[in-house]
Amino acid sequence: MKQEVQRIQEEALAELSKTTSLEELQELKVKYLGKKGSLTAQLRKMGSLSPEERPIFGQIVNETRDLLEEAWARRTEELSKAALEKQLEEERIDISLPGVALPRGHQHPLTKVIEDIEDIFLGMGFTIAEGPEIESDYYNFEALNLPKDHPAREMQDSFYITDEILLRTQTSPVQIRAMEKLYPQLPVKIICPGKVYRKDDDATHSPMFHQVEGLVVDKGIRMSDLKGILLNFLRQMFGESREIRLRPSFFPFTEPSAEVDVSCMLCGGSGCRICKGTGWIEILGSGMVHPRVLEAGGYDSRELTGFAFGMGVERIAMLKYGIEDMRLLFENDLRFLEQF
Ligand code: 2U9
Repeated sequence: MKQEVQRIQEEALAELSKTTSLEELQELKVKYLGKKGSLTAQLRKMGSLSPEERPIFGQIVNETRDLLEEAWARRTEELSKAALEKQLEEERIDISLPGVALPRGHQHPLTKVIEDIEDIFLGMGFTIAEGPEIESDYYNFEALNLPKDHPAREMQDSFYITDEILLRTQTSPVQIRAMEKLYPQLPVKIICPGKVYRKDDDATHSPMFHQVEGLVVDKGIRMSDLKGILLNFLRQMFGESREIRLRPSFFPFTEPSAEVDVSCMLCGGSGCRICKGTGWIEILGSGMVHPRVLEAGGYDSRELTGFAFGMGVERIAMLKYGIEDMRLLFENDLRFLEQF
């Protein structure tokens, strides 16, 4: 019996040394050391032995099992290492191969202009406020000093959803919301970029367009502050040699109100096709915030003043890049967009 165990051990070790895969190794383990394996079968023969022989034989079988298990562990490690090395070799990536270049997109000219405007105002200490494109009649008109029967409501033909809800016609409602939220903080110094909607559609009007409006409220804000901020903005946007001029105008939400012209960036003021010979280009609307609008935002119009301004982003982009038809900005024709 002892010889039999010895034989099993030699046979197992011989077979073990010939294994080439982890699967084979597992099969072999079952064959010798499994529940029905040949070494395990030896233990069952113990019953036929005398009580003195049993512990001696048991020890021999156990020693053989320990030895074989250790040999299995070693072989397992050898084969796993070899398998890993083979896999690493097979999956080797040639990093010296040139990559496949993906076509890269870029920003839409309107996005670029909006970000340029934002950067300039951030540089002057403004923060950016945003709000909903679907607005209530109250925030879009009422709070901006346009009561229900005001003729200016007809001036801007709006997209109504219900009697009380519409697509915002300007970003001004964002400023009312921002004032409500900020109160009583001072100064209020925000710009509101975003989409607005009006029933217009031709070479210079689109039913959806973008505005950036600005608002400053504090103690002692004057028209000269408005002028200084806008001159600084327009010079950064269109060149340091630009001049501006203000002409009287009317908006329900500002009093007094002014249109702001910038000296023509093409001819510098001498008169050309772009400025229609005048040397000036209309670029912004502005004014001192109407006391009723300050009150609607929660601020005390007896103690505080403010200025506001608004610009159409498409118009700025058209002037900056010499685009003649606004519709080009919305047609998504890559032959056009790739020029920017
Ligand atoms: C609050 C108070 C006042 C925003 C202003 C304009 C003048 C203006 C136009 C420019 C071209 C609209 O896109 S456009 O057609 N905007 O002329 N906007 S003052 O005044 C405000 C805004 C918010 C609380």
